Amino acid sequence: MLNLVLFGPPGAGKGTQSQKLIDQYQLIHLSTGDLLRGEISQGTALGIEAKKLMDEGMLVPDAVVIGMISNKLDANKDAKGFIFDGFPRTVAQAEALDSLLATKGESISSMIALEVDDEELEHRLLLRGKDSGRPDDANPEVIRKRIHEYNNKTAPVAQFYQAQNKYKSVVGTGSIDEIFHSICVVVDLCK
Ligand code: B4P
Repeated sequence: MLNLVLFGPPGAGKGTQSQKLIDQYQLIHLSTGDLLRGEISQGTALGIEAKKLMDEGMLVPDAVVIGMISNKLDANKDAKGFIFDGFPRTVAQAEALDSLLATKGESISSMIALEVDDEELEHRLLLRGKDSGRPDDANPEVIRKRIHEYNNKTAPVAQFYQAQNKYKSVVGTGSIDEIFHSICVVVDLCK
């Protein structure tokens, strides 16, 4: 299996690049952000709880997102591989993902980190907020809170994969196609 973690701060382009990677490598896309927004739009108890945190720019509890990912892995047993988009976002999530994959005799092939500076992130998210309807993109303070959460809780996940020799950094600025090309170079080397 080809199992990729697409990593980076909010607005780095994880969702954007995932769409292109799915077509190129026929992988199943698992975005915890999309899964959570799905729960919110269905009005489930999980969604109602998650919405409060997401609207404030906070992370949702580890157990919630780990449970969602575990269900999706079980539901896609015949997949060629997965793109984990926006997950893991904490070291506890990264450890849980390794354990879940190990029970299936699988592991992460590579972690691709999109590097984008804070000013560009804020600009992209505010731009998307104008028409996406996402409350977490509309407010500069919430965007800054998300970047702060990323620096505090998510950035250490990079070291987790560095220790396994799986961390690959890719410049996340430039055209979407240029960035996609750089990611493919990394993926093709780890196949
Ligand atoms: P996510 O849905 O994961 O979203 P994101 O980090 O905001 O965005 P992404 O990096 O995917 O950026 P995108 O391609 O869309 O998270 C939302 C919230 O859900 C989190 O804050 C958290 O509360 C919760 N959550 C999710 N997963 C969780 C977890 N595992 N644990 C706990 N909580 C969790 O790109 C952004 C914009 O930039 C788009 O408008 C795009 O068009 C533009 N863009 C992309 N590439 C560009 C480029 N090269 N140049 C210019 N613009 C570009």
